[in-house]
Amino acid sequence: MIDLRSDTVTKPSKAMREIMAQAEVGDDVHGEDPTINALQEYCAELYGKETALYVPSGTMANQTSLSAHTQPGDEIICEYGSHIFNYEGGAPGVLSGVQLHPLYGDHGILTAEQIREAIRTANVHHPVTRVVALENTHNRAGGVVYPVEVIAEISELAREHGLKMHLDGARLMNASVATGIAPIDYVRYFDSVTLCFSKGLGAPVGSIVMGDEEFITKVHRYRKIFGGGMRQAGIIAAGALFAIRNNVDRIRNDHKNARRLAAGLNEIDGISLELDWVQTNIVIFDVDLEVMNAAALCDAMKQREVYMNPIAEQRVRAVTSLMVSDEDIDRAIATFHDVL
Ligand code: TLP
Repeated sequence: MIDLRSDTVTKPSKAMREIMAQAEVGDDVHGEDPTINALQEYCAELYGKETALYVPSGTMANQTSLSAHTQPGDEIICEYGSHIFNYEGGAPGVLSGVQLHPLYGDHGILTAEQIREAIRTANVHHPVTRVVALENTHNRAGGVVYPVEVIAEISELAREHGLKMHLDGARLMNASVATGIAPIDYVRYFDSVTLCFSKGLGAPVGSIVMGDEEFITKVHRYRKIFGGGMRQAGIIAAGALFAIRNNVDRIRNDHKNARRLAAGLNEIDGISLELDWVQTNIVIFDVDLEVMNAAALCDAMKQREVYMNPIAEQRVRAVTSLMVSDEDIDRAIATFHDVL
């Protein structure tokens, strides 16, 4: 089976499992798990943030951050395709009592000008704009990398208006590997940053939230409120620490495979995609609806052991990861030729 559904399907390697089995543990609700403490310190240092907190999922990382930044009735500016708007079950409304204000970005990228126009003026009718939330890389836009100069402009605008900057950095390491820009140089513009270990980095569980002491103290409280306080979770944190230490560079291969897949798909009649926008490990492509729709294509591919997800009537997402070998890409392309 060739699994291109997501980089969340990655399984821990033998070496990672061995480290996990030997992890020192303690009760993390009491702050006594040495492996979790080591992971938090390592990440805070790597990202140049004051402190960090390990949480069970990327969704919890985003939602605890948004709760920590806001009051009920506030508004968060985000992009229309963003994960917080599309894939977190409406959590900002449920958990924080806030609303999202989505704007359409060009390939997922917002400009400072667009955001300036969306900031609410002080008026009793309006919600209060409190946060600008960006996603890097941008999942639904196809793993697109946010240009750092655009982030800098948006952050300057946010400062002018007293807004918090939040980064959903689930795949920030993919952005860093693709551009050569150090993680610290992306995150310096943000008050809060998340990173997922359970995607391309290949760990089984967990994400991290980073920011200053005051912010992380609030996130800690929301993690508890949302049921995310864990006990001897050093066992899983050991996988995360192994992943961030050992699995960053190998992401390069996932990017190479995504480009090869995209180039192969580009040759097939009935498929269209924008090769220039395949920048990391995600390939989004459209199927000609006169040939078949995305769900039918994914079904036919699945019968031939290639798994992918439709994300719209005509649109499919394929994601490369450490579960996908170089040969798998050749086989997947051959299977597309077969089906189409
Ligand atoms: N993304 C998953 C699905 O939820 C769509 C995937 O298969 O890509 N931020 C971003 C940018 C994400 O892509 C995801 C997961 C999350 C946050 C949430 O992470 P988890 O699944 O750990 O809650």
